[in-house]
Formats: sequence, C-alpha cells, structure tokens
Amino acid sequence: MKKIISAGVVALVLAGGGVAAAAPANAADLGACKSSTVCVYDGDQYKGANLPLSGYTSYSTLGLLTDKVTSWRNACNAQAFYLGDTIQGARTILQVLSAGWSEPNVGTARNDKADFVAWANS
Ligand SMILES: [Ca+2]
Repeated sequence: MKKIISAGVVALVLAGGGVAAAAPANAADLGACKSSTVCVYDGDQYKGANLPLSGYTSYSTLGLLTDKVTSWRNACNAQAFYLGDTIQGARTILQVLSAGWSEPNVGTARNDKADFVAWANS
C-alpha cells in the first residue's frame, strides 16, 4: 500500500525584526545609499547589484532583485520600512528596518526571499 504524503501545506512564519543585529547606518557608507532612500543589494555588506528606492513610496516588487536581496539599508531619517516576501498572494514580513539603520546580511532564513519594500507604521 502506498503512503500518500500531503505536500500542500506551507507554514508561514512571521519573522519579526529583532533577531539579526541591525547596526546604525555608518556615515561613511551612506554615499552608496542617498539620504531619503532605501537601498537593497543582492550581496552581503551592501555589495553586488543594488536598487535604490525612494523613501517616499512602497514597492510591491523589487524588479531584478526580487528573491535576491541579502543586505539593505534605510537612509531615511524618519520612516521605518518592511522587507517582505509574497507567497501565493500573502504578504509576510521578513524584517523591519528602522529609520537610519542597515542590515549587512539578512541571514539565511530571509536571504533571497524579499519581494517588496513597504512603509512600516511607526
Ligand atoms: Ca519571494
């Protein structure tokens, strides 16, 4: 008798911020990400292909960097952002980045998953 295993269940885990150690944006590094901009990178330590995003808008897609983000920074001085993943139409927050903070590596569990960047309510 064959055993049937259901593979249809996907567990989503809301990973709040806080787990990885975010560091304040280093003034010397800000040249790579202009003020009032959110920047996403496909490499860690803000290397590789990058996409600068206006800090005045939320983005439902990250274009060529969709499912490729490894590091990001928020060079806005007042607005926090969500880095998120959309799975079958449902949005999951991968990480929250406070104003002025950077994350040099989002960590293995979040790596190469982000699809959107959105304003976080403060
Ligand atoms: Ca994704």
